[in-house]
Amino acid sequence: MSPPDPGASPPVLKGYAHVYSGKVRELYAPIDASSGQPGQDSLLLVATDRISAYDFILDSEIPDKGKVLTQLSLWWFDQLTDIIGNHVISAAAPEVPEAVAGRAVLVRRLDMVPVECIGRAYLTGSGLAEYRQRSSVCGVRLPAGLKDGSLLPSPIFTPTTKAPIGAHDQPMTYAEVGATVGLPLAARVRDLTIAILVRGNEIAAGRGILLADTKVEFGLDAARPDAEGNPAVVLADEVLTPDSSRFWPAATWAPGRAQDSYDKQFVRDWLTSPASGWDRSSGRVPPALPDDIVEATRSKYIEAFECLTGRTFG
Ligand code: PZK
Repeated sequence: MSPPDPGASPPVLKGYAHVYSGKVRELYAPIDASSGQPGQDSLLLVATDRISAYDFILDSEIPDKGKVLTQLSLWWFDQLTDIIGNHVISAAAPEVPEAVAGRAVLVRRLDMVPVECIGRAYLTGSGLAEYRQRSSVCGVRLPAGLKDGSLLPSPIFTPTTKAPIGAHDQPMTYAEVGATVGLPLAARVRDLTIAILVRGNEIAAGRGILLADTKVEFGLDAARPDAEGNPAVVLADEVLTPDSSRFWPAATWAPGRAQDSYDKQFVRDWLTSPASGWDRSSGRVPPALPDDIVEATRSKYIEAFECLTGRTFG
């Protein structure tokens, strides 16, 4: 993945200090009114309209993508509250400033669990590559004969390390997660990751969308001890969005080939078509997208939101 353009500076948000730029999101800390210093208790997560494809952040933005994904993530948090609490404090004014309304969330600052928690319901991507080499993924043995896009016998937990931007996350075994965070917490995040993916697919099923896999992040909230006095495990980051999960159109799912992407298929097809003049293996940055590809892609994000939530976007 190409790192964010170091020349591009994040927008200034009055009353917030910028703390981190992700590939397609920005992180800010609210400045405490009395001390004039960034606070330690909360963070503002801002989703941008940036989009990535083939490990590049594209020059073209997708209008409303940040809002659609933020609203979808908030809706999923609500669908999951019986499974796990989340880090959301507020998604509205005055906690969220006008400049980023609809695409930002003020969240509790947590001690993040230093593992990328990935659940897979279908086999593809790096999971498929690992399976072809060793018949297992992250130490989970799988049956012979699985193909690209196969439904797994049951969802599996395939955690990775959290690599810095530009580097690639490395697969971890469950035992390695246990050695990193302790076995009780490893078991908890494994079970939660699977439960979130299963619930997501139960809801998406019949709405035309398959959730092939998902990446979730958990944090510990010391301010909210559980019954045993341990800090509560809380769902953080975004959840079950097209940026954190592979969304596949159910209608065209067919194991044995690369699946269509629900959201990015127009982008991929155009970038790899002669029309773009771009060669994926050239190492050169992809060209800007034509307006009709931008508009078609925007429509897919909105379609996914409306189809899953039953709400009208905007
Ligand atoms: C946290 N990220 C990733 C998200 C970015 C980067 N509740 C939390 N407490 C402490 N840290 C984080 C969170 C959350 N969520 C999340 N990095 C740290 C990230 C959004 C934008 F630039």
